[in-house]
Amino acid sequence: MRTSTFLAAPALALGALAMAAAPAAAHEGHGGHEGASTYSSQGSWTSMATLNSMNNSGTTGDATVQVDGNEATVTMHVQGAAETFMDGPFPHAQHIHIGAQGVCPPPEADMNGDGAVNVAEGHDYYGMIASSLTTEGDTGADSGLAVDRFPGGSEYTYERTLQVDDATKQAIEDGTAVVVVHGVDPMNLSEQAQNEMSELDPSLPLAATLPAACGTLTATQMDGMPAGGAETGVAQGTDDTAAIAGVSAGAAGLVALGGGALYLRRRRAAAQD
Ligand SMILES: [Cu+2]
Repeated sequence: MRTSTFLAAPALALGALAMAAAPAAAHEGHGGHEGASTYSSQGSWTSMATLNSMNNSGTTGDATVQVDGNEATVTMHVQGAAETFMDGPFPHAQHIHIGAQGVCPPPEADMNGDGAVNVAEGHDYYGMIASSLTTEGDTGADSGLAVDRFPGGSEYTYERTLQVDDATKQAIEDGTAVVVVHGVDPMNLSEQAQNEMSELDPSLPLAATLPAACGTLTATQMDGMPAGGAETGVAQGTDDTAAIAGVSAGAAGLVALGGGALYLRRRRAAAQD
């Protein structure tokens, strides 16, 4: 059943990506408590990204990250995303990537001439997964595949406060953190790309793992400076305050479509954390 395979694909491939990313994260060791940073653990600021379409996805949006110490409140608006798969919302994995150039890959990053920039071709530009922007539960790189906990559908608003490690905080501060939304409607791809399999797993369709929208986070307000006031709008929520439209329907659809096994596998993995 081709359709089931396609739906399961993003989860599997993103999982592989997360695994690949994990070791790299380990050597990010900043001396986080040296006090040398302009913005100490008490510092807070706001960074923003405009999410531009990649891979002819038609997906656009914006992301705002309010950093307060190691807490980051992420607000995203996404539109024009792949809408449905079978009868359920198309799941959109979304992450903060760090550790590379901090930019979105240009079309020229397409090395094999299929008209699409795949994950491997983009990695040197935006780097590895630092945070998975899930709707609930874990937000680490290990949740890169948690399709049951990502928003879905063509248009959605996402808001969540999550913990970020020092390396991620530093990357956001430095302007090298990149927000990426994944999952492209295969109908938007070239015929060649439609027929290709993912570079991460030859049994998976390419469309399942392609970046759909991408933007570099850039600081817009620095509370560490005398200006102040940027904190006033920050809701002091917990990790469980994600507000998402259409997620439960998406999760139900995934389970119904055979994502159940994957879901259980993930839950086990999460339980080990
Ligand atoms: Cu990503």
